[in-house]
Amino acid sequence: MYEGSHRPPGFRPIGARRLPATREPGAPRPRRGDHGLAIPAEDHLEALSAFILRNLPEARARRLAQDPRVYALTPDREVRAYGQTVPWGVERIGAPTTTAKGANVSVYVLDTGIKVGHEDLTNLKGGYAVVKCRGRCRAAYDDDNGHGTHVAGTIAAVNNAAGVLSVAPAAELWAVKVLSGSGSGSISGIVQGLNWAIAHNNGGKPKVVNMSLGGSGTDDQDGLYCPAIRSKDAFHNAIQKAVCDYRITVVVAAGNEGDNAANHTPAAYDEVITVSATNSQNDWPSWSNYGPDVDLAAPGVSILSTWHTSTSAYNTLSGTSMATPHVAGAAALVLSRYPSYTPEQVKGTLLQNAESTHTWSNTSGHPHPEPFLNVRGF
Ligand SMILES: [Ca+2]
Ligand SMILES: [Ca+2]
Ligand SMILES: [Ca+2]
Repeated sequence: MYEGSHRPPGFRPIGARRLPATREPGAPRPRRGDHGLAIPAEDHLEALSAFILRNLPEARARRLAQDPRVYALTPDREVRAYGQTVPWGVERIGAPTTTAKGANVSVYVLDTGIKVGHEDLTNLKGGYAVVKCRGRCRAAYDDDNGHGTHVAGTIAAVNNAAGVLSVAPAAELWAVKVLSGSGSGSISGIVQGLNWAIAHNNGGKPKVVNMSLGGSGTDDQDGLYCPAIRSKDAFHNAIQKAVCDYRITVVVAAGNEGDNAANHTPAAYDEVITVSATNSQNDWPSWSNYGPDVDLAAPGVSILSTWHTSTSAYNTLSGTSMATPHVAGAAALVLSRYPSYTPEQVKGTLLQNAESTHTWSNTSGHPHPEPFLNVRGF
């Protein structure tokens, strides 16, 4: 996985933030006021000499407001427990403006698993485990690391009153645990996970695979897209099977080595959509991989999303791992509008709609001609 070494200092898991209880226990008994209103004394705010009046009829409220002893009456409004945060990346790519929300699209997260029972990941449908989940695991594909849960939250955290808003909040999530609690895995395990996603019966809905992972390696068929003679590299061959034969859109991280993505797989393979990371200042960090294999840039610095430490935990992380799920979510938006699109058409649509980065001041020290993800209009 691509995250960890670039985690900004000072970011720690943040738990659920809740409003304090409005009624304090042991408060004095209600008093009767001059206007025939029972004033619950627990609602007497001493410092302000204010009272909270419940179920006050409008006529009575108007009469009360005329009383010279009453300074002001303020109608109550509903507030929610801090509501839902729209992370900067989700806002930046225009996700809250789309008509499509990812409905009827399955997104398979090949990662450390996804936190089962998380309040903001209620669209987690199930999954499959290649490697064992250790510790408190509610399912084999539960997340004992956090990375996969974070990735999943950017793709499809639900649009509710809690946590965060994602790119494709109506998409369904499937956890494919190919990375261990320490975040490591093997090519054979990833191939096994890919084969599960290919074979999985999701009722015929279009599929997207998110792989915020990678290792060193090169593209044995560079410059070729779904060639008739398939790769003899097992990893590449499995990706070609998914993309070319089973029409699964595969989105992968460029990597965080500050290196040419051509030296890293699956980033180097031409059948995938490879994603670099940007910050909120329209710039790339020096650690984002680059080069001709990179297709799109997306937000990947200081990204708030779901976390595995509790069912209401959130965390802020940085990495091309965090940029990738923005694009996977965007692919789900495209497929929810055009379910019959091939991976090539999905990629073409994303590139056509993307924002030019030619005027950006690129201070990363590496070339980044790739455009920036934009989902407005989807
Ligand atoms: Ca939410
Ligand atoms: Ca390539
Ligand atoms: Ca590419």
